[in-house]
Amino acid sequence: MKLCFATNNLHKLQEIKAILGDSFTLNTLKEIGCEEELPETTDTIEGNSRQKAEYVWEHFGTDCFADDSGLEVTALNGAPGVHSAYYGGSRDFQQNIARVLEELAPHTDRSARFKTVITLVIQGESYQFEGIVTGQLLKEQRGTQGFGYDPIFRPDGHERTFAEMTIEEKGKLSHRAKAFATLVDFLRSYKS
Ligand code: ITT
Repeated sequence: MKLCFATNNLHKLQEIKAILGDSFTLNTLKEIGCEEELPETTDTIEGNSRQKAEYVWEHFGTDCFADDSGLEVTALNGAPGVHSAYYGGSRDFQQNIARVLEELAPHTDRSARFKTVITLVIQGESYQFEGIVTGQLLKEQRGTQGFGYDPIFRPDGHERTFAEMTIEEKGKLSHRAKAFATLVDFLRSYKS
């Protein structure tokens, strides 16, 4: 089975490829001829995930999956959530982090969670898979790996932030890894 990972985010692609190893080859959007930005105009992570995957199916007729993810901060009532990519006013990770840290500064509760919703479209049918990881937001950035909010997010039960972990370490415990594991389980039973 050939599957396209419907993302323009190279970090996400690298993370999923690191989880998969050489066992399975994914097509990229470019490889199926999709050069455009995917639509993300709903107001939920679930909705955007579905929108991206169904766009690819409808325009390119390719079985695919899309990942929509966000950081949900308890003291900020779940923000930035679906707005995570542009929270600081642009796609710039440093601006996004700066806004979250500024808004969180007056609060003592620094708990947060990352959420990923993967939508798989296979033969025109859509299925969703969720992965969540809880953690604490640090006051300062630590580490240089990963992307987005990784330098300020320390997953519960760990000493290091996601940005201080290798891609393989993050790939064992992240929100994306959890959602992807349920997708893989589904595909195993789908094939048999
Ligand atoms: P695609 O839609 O093309 O897949 P995107 O970057 O637009 O890529 P999202 O809409 O899911 O992806 O954006 C979510 C944002 O949340 C992303 O830009 C990061 O700022 C942040 N984010 C998502 N996953 C993350 C992770 O594993 N670690 C840190 N930040 C993450």
